[in-house]
Amino acid sequence: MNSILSQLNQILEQKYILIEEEDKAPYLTDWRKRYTGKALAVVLPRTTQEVAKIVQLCAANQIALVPQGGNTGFCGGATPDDSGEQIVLNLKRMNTIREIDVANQTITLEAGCILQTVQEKAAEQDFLFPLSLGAEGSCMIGGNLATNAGGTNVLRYGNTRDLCLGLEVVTAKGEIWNGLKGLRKDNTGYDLRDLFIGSEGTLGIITAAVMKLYPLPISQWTTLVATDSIASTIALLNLFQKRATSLLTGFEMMTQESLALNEKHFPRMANPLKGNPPYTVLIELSDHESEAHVRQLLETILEEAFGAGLMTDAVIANNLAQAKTFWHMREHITLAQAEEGANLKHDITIPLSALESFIQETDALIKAQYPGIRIINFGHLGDGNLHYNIAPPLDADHQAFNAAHEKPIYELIYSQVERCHGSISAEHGVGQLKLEGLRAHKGPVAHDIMKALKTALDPQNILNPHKVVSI
Ligand code: FAD
Ligand code: 2HG
Ligand code: ZN
Repeated sequence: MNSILSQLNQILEQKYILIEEEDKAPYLTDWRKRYTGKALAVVLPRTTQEVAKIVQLCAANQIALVPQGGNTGFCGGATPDDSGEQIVLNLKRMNTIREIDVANQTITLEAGCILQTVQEKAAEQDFLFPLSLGAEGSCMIGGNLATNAGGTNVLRYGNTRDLCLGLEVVTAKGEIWNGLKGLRKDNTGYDLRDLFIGSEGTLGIITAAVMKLYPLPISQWTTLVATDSIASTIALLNLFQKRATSLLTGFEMMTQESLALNEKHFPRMANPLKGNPPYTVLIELSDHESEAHVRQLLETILEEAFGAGLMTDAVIANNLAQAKTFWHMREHITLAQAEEGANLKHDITIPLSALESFIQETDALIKAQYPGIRIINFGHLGDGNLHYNIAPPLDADHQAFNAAHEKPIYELIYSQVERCHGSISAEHGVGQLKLEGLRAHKGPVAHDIMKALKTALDPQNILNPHKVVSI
């Protein structure tokens, strides 16, 4: 092993090869503190060539590599196992924005760029980079691509996959594939870019990307709306889709229980809507015409929704600062859950037409089996994506409850998802958390194709082994 470390030292300066326990520690535990691993070293390359050389060295010595970006993932994908033999390859030093091509409306950037920095750099040139999620101050574009992250703008701009035009990837052999073309059309055979996006570091290491940019909207209006059922919330969504069409950029749902938890841990995040409505919906419209146009449109749709009995109350943000507090309220649910203690996270998608029956039946099954259990349900309703999270009963020891019941609870929810033709992961990915769930619910043919791809691209199983699929 010492010989590996000295060979690494021929590629990277010693200060970029972390081997002391206290130096490695921040890279070995995931954001939720659910997984902690060990590593032979944590390496911090600066260039694509350095990444390629590190992979070549690991391939020659059959050493597994765990790619890592901002380490904000929810499925343990960026955490090494506990053998102490794997190397964590963190891309944070690869953070150069290589080019903003104004005419092509694209940005070419390295994997270690922090998402918020990318948004800011795009805005400086009057562009919108639409990917947006609660972890944007820490997560990195390579991690976003590797997990095909979703977030709050998906219903208008799509997932990270839809924003990507080209990739640069280091393969499991240590070769560099340069696919950094900013093309909106390319039908030359298999789509290699799509293969690596969402592969969670198991097929290649993403070192750079070409991403789409959009014109910055002139005006955005944000409102919180109270509804009393999932059925009326979906009808409200359909109304907004019909009347606002592409101006609708956000449609997020929060249940009474989610916001009560927020208020418990962050009293400043109290719901401005009076009377604790069963559902609070955050709706955002973005316009390229004028402030007056979008405000008028929002008020007209709200009036129609009110008249049709789809909503009971609404509060429109008066200014940008208030709009931000609405979004903070939505984003704080994750933090409130973390404060409350260990919980079971889900990021499922269900066709909107089956969402109401899914919630009613699954709520009833879980509550009957686990009295006192708390269902913290919120999410990107516009995408049919629920964070159907489960918190142990108030009086239970959270760790003990989860240890005893998490397997059957996961299985109950996954079976319900399968019955409704949904997906067990809409946006957070599989990592190590859902490895078994994916094997059981992806379908045998699809699972075999995934294993065949993994075997073909990484025959030595050195790229993030035992994440997503095991071969
Ligand atoms: P990491 O956690 O470092 O890695 C994630 C996975 O990608 C691992 O499997 C890792 O091996 C692999 N990987 C990382 N970089 C590379 C690379 N360059 N090449 C190949 N593989 C790589 N996710 C959503 O989808 N939507 C949300 O709304 C959302 N909100 C969040 C809010 C909070 C508060 C937090 C903490 C997380 C949230 N997430 C959300 C989850 C997480 O932020 C995303 O999954 C994000 O895309 C991960 O990026 P990262 O750089 O932190 O990746
Ligand atoms: C969000 O939508 C994230 O805010 C996190 O995907 C969801 O905390 C969660 O489960
Ligand atoms: Zn989410």
